[in-house]
Amino acid sequence: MLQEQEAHAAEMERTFIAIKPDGVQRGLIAEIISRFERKGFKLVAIKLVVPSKEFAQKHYHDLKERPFFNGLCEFLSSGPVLAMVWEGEGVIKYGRKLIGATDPQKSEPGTIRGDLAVVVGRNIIHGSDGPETAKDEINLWFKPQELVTYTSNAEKWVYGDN
Ligand code: IDP
Ligand code: MG
Repeated sequence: MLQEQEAHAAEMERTFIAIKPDGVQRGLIAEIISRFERKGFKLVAIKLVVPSKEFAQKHYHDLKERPFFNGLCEFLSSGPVLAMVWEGEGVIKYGRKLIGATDPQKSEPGTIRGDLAVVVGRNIIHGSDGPETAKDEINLWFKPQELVTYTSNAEKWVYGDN
């Protein structure tokens, strides 16, 4: 049983999810969190922060050559951001599916951006795009002691016994 739990824990991955200032100001925190929660993913870290512009530039460093980079970083630092880490099997890839395409005009209905946003510059949510970026973004936004390791009572019902 213990071995099964350990094997199960080894499969768990974590992703960085942030509700951007537009999502926070529009009162969409509960709506967005509930979609991850109802799916069966586990919240392991959460905090409300106003990032500096320099911090936003670090977060979006991959996009520094893009014409919208400056506006994007100004926007991310313009108000509170809800920073979170979610855990679960396949959470990085499936988190991106829950979020939907970058441009809300192209996001499917049923996705967070498809249902709740209209334009690419105000697409309300960020999610890590792969295992490496997930690790980097979690380390950028959270100190190790801010990540909470715990067993959720729902886990055995979400995943079954093995
Ligand atoms: P992602 O958030 O779906 O991963 P990225 O390509 O990583 O998309 O872009 C990061 C963020 O930059 C997007 O979520 C969006 O807010 C913004 N962005 C991307 N493309 C454009 C654009 O063409 N115009 C304005 N903002 C953009
Ligand atoms: Mg991205």
